[in-house]
Amino acid sequence: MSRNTSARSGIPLWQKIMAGLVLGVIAGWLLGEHARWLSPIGELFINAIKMLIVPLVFTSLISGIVSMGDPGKMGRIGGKAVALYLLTTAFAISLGLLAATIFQPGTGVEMQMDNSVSPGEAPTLTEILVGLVPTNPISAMVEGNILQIIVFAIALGISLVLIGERGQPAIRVINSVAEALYKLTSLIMACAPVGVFALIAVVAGQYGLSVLIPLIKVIGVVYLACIMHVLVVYSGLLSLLARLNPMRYLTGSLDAIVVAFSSASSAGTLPVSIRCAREKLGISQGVAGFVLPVGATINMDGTALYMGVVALFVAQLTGTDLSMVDYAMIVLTGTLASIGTAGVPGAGLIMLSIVFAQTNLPLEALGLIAGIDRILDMARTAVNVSGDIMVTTLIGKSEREIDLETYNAGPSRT
Ligand code: DAS
Repeated sequence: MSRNTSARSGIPLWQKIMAGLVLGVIAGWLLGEHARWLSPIGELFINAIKMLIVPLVFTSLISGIVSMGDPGKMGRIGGKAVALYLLTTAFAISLGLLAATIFQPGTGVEMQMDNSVSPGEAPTLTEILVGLVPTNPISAMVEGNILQIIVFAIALGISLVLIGERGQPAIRVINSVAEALYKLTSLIMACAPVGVFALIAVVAGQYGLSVLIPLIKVIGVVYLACIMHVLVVYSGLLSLLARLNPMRYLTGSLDAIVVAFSSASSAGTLPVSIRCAREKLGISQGVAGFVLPVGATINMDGTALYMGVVALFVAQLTGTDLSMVDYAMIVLTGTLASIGTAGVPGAGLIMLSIVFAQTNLPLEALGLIAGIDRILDMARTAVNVSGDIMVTTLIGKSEREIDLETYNAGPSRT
């Protein structure tokens, strides 16, 4: 996805979205109930996001998997990287759910948002697991059964790599379709300021200015959970699994973390991540050059954490009771959706709609989140990148492809 600024005005998109949020609150406050006349504009924006979900998940997942290269050649390292990435991502989304459960950012303002399909008989976990494999992948796409689409995409991606050269034509087509969809995502996100304006105006018109308070709370909860994830999970894993000084990891990764925070793009930060891993943490080019690009493609711990917090936030906001199966679905869908999230600004918001769709949470709430999404994106991207570097360090140590003198020398050396 190209940088999120309008070529003409040069104003960063996120500033225009924030302006849409503020103007929407003011318009809602002034128009009151009449603001509902703006709802078709918001619905159009939401429908455009929904339109992306199936093709984007399918192509970006396959694109991410085939980018790993020949699993036979990189089997051991790729297998370790994927296992550690999935482990830290599941930790992240669970931490997000825990933080939102403790701090309850969405309580206090009861909002009714339609679109939430009346929850029928909740499926058992066994039914969910068995149901993961689609009997017909096309009908899974038509029905928008995201989990089945993800399972099929992962299976097809691995198979495309295993057939070697004969898979290249299809891989080229899928990669270019994924690229086109990232572009389409940025075109749709360019309309976000107007969409957010309308969505927020309708909500603010209905609920008044009190709608801002929970937004400030959810920002606080996401940032706190992100900081905890890096300081507790990443530092803990480095100390326990690799017996490495976590402070060296944090100081050595600082350049990449700052670039990730300010750019909100894992892909854009990749060159800095590789430089930090090699020059400040002493990781070999072979490990850094393979594990980091894979991480920037499929490892989005911050995004998974954000999905956990925001899903609970919206459930609290709309008084939606979540069952244990819903929680399991949020962890499963959020982990898998984060794999399919592109390392570009705003990608997590698009993929968040998958978690909402899978747990019957109203997609209209995306408008609320979109207005503050850039603030959340900065924190979650910083975690995404620090998670990539942490796993690369673990693998560098386990493969004995780390220069411990460089690692322990700390940043003063380079
Ligand atoms: N901004 C994305 C990234 O670059 C993450 C996200 O949008 O969730 O990692």
